[in-house]
Amino acid sequence: MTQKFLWGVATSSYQIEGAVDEDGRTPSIWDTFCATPGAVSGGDTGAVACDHYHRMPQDVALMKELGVDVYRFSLAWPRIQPGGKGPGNPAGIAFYDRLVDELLAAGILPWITLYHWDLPQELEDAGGWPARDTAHRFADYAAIAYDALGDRVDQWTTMNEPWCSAMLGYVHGQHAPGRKDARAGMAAVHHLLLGHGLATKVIRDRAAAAGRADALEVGITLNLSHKIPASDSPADLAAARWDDGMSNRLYLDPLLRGRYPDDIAGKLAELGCPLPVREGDLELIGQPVDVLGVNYYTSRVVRAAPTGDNGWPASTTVARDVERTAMDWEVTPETLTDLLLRLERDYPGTVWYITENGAAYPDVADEHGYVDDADRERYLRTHIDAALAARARGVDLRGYFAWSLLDNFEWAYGYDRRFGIVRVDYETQERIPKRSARYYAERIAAEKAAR
Ligand code: GBH
Repeated sequence: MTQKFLWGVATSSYQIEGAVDEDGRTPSIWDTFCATPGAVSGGDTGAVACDHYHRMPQDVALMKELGVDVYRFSLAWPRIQPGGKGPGNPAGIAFYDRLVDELLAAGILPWITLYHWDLPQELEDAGGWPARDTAHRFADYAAIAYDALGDRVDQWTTMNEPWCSAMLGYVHGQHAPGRKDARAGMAAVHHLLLGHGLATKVIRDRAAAAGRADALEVGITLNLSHKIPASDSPADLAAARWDDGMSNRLYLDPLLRGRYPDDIAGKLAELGCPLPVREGDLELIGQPVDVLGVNYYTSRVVRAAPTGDNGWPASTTVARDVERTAMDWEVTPETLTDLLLRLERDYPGTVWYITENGAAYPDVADEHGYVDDADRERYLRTHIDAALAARARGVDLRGYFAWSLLDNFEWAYGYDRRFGIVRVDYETQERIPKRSARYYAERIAAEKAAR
């Protein structure tokens, strides 16, 4: 393979930055959610997190030691544009200015995600993602961000995992803003995708005007999960197809084929939760992307279950006899190969990146804070192998990002689930690379030497 392959690490703003009320940042829906009793395990919040906002140069130095090519991070919308409207906030933008410069000086490519779930609270108060206007607000924010950083950054991801925002945030209530309303959730799906389309256009137009169109790589990241029917029975096949439709095709099809999948869109309308599509929306959503990011953690064996009172297709998960992580997610690297092969088959011509992959384990630190995480090392090794196996079989995969650089705020689980390849001591904020970080650094060096 001559095509270059990038090795990276990923984080997100609310999970690591802390400093939630500094330099003009206003609250996001996650600040509000964390203050809701019972919403987050242990009452944890992102108020301090990894204090990355004050320790950024040290964290960039850590990445340089690991030898990564690229760092995927997200911008906090309420830092860049407090309250989600009006002009950019110079003090908030200054932090990302310094981060980008620090990365470039370290020889690391900055890869920006515009939205990793920290919506300004004011925009939620105005209706949040179920409101169409939020997509337009997002495009304005994208313009501010690109104008501030686009002279040095060519890698732009609009949204991280719209499935999580819509389903966990508005349907199941497990993530901010904690709503439980299927109709609102399906409106959120469409408006998140519309926001992606509008922002993509804003970025492309600005890059073209600046003469940077050729270097630009703009796209979106989806959490995709391979769905395996429990048997060949028509009921199990249909259950797996519905799950695949709701988790994967509902996003992939409009983005890469310019239309929602008929089976899913039809059923959602029948259930009283239509996708509020207007004329021209699908052209925006389906405009070409340079990159499709895949976040991969596990897969699922799906068995049909009787439909509940609400009429929604139902299923149960058939447990496999495999290792599980501290999230209780099954460790299934081989289905990463299967997923990538399927993506290449169904959506040919797409450039893919694994934008997140990693695992939480019950890390035990020794007296020096060192974690001998053979389990996480094995997880990374087997998943990298699985990704490269798909690449060897013709999938146009251009890079891999480990989730995450640091232990961090794991959303509804608070600090009690650790995904870092670097341990964070939350008392002292000391960073101590784990065995998995050493492994990852060696693997990157070996892969580069072999090329
Ligand atoms: C990502 O989301 C996020 O982007 C990131 O911020 C987060 O820290 C990281 O993952 C770790 O959680 O019920 O066994 O089928 C991941 C979203 C959604 C992953 C659902 C796995 C199903 C597991 N995920 N999911 S299972």
